[in-house]
Amino acid sequence: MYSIFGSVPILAAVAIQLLLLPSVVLSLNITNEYLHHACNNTQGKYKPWSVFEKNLDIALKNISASSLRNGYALVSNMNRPYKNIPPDTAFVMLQCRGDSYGSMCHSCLATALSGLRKKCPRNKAGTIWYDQCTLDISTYSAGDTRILYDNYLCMENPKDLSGDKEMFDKKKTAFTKELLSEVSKLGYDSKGPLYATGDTMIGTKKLYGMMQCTDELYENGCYVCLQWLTLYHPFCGDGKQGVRYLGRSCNARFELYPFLRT
Ligand SMILES: *[C@@H]1O[C@H](CO)[C@@H](O)[C@H](O)[C@H]1NC(C)=O
Ligand SMILES: *[C@@H]1O[C@H](CO)[C@@H](O)[C@H](O)[C@H]1NC(C)=O
Ligand SMILES: CC(=O)N[C@H]1CO[C@H](CO)[C@@H](O)[C@@H]1O
Repeated sequence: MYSIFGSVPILAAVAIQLLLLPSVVLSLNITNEYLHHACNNTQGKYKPWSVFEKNLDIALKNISASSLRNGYALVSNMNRPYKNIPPDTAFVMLQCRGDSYGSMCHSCLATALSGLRKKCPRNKAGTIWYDQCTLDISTYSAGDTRILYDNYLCMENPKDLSGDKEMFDKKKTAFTKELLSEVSKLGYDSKGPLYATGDTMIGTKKLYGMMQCTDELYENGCYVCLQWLTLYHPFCGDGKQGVRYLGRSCNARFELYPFLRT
């Protein structure tokens, strides 16, 4: 008798956990994995209490104080326009994924900053990629026009594709071109994030896609960057269920499961 009564709360607890399980499983797909980093050794290292460190602190204070409402910031210790840039000027560029603005962008910034400090200690320049943001520090402003082709990385989902690969490839390419035209149109608007998402059925499977450029790019810059990234690297993700294409100025991802906040 006692043991049966005693077991009721345990059963209830198990039942509650079972009820919670679906949402837990879903939320597991919204990851903020560390993906990749690149320290730039040509720009050198800084010393404690140096001019660069002071400038970097100023820029970081500025970025922490900003709302990050649009998920993007390019800040410096210098005022705009960025002309005649003295040595040891610090620039910080942050681009958050389109579903991770505001407080989520701030929390990704904190993660990325401590990640960059660990991976590239005292480097004056470096880039780090997480699922939800890209952080870049530098002594010069790369922004405003230039597409940065350095540090391209293809990250494949290790799971192999099953079924009709030829059809998958054909439809994935068509879907890629669709997203590409959608996101590149935004480059001609003066404002707004360069971000596009979508999904498409391939047989019985649903493929989810996301493309984004940093807000530094405009006019056809976003198109040129993403076309190079996704269409000029056809072997990236070949035969796999998913793929992330990482660049400094743009990135894209495709998976057979949802990976964005809706
Ligand atoms: C590193 O910085 C230099 C400028 O000092 C730049 O020319 C070069 O492209 C950067 N390298 C990478 C891999 O970002
Ligand atoms: C700091 O950020 C504000 C906007 O949030 C900007 O107006 C200001 O120029 C920035 N200052 C520096 C030194 O970058
Ligand atoms: C990587 C991962 O956790 N993927 C899962 C995302 O959610 C779907 C169900 O919605 C699962 O089938 C995936 O395995």
